[in-house]
Amino acid sequence: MGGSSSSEQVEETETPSFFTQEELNKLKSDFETGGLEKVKPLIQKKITDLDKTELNIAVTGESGTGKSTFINAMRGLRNTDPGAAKSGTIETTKEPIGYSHPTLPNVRYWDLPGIGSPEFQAARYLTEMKFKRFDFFIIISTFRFKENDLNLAKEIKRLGKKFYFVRSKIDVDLDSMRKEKKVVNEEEELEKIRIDCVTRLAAKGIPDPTVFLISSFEPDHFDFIRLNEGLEGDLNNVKKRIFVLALPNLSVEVVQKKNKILKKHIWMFATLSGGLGAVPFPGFSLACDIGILIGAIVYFRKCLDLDDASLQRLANRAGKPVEKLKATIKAPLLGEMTPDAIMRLGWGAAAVTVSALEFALDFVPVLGSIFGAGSSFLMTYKILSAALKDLTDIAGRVMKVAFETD
Ligand SMILES: Nc1nc2c(ncn2[C@@H]2O[C@H](COP(=O)(O)OP(=O)(O)O)[C@@H](O)[C@H]2O)c(=O)[nH]1
Ligand SMILES: [Mg+2]
Repeated sequence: MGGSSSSEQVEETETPSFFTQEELNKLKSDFETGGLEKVKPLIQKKITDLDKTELNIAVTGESGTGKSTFINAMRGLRNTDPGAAKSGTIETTKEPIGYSHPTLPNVRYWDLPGIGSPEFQAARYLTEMKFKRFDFFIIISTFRFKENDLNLAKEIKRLGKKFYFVRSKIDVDLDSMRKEKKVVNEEEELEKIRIDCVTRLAAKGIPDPTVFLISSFEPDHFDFIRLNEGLEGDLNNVKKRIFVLALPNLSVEVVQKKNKILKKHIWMFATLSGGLGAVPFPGFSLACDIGILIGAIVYFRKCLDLDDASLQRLANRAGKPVEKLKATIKAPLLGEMTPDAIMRLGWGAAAVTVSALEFALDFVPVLGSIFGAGSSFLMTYKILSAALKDLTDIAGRVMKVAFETD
């Protein structure tokens, strides 16, 4: 998946794709010779593969540095929420413990046993952890990175994996300074800590290290978002997709990123919507596969954190009653997604127009003339476009309500 020079070529076009150049070529020729019916199998396979994509993120460091709390924050959870990794406990296991993302279970954060003991051996540790299964490592430390952190980083690099240094509990540092000095220039102090970390790491043989200063209690502050952007930037298109969709909505930018990624799914779902599964859509003369349509909308809702459980987690993080968040959402969106709900939400309205340009952008590289494709395709495309736009706007509004100060 990705990585080859041909797929890089795809990444440079307007539509970064989950397909390799080879797959795109095949789609194009299949469409030219056999129309939509012929491209279905490849699209179906792609959707299945995307669904199966796993992301395994290892979180390591000494005991007490905030690994569990960080894992919870990445999953949009507070330490006290149901399903959260237990914080403040002495680690007794020697095995990594995997914590799945609450709505996208193929994204797993692994809490690795602490690396604090004096007889720590990086090579043996990584073998015991079965390092190959991890996409990358996050090495967390408080105050200064220690010998063990450095040895571990070097060994991870030698084994051909990526690592990221995270300096946690930065809120504690700033609090102590405020008690000492009264007036604290936050930017300056953070820069001092950053330079100190980087210099030490460089002196110990890690050239040009990047250190992210974070507080897991304030994931919308300090370097938390920058860290996520860094991780995202290093992943290929297929893994990036799942990583971004699994991010907690920490900012409107995250919501927008999710929107861009989900948008790329619309034509795929639309392609699958005709044929055998198609039945007349209530209130329309046109047929389309309602199962696919509803499945897609439910998926969009979940990825944008608008399902019941995600809303509850957001309410917990924001310290607001979930009812307050729900009050900003149209009622049919909160319940079961049915053809009737889709109608009531107005997504089926004929007024739903997708501009030819917007439409073309999604297809130009592959399926130039798909615009004239079957009515089921077009209808699914339009309804899903309207739904995604609406859900994205709502997700943004919910964020504002959650984090605005009363
Ligand atoms: N102030 C502050 N406390 C933190 C942060 N991260 C973790 N803690 C606290 O540090 C303690 C140890 O955290 P934990 O996540 O259990 O560390 P682990 O042993 O590495 O898993 C707990 O009491 C957490 O509440 C942080 O970013 N800021
Ligand atoms: Mg822990």
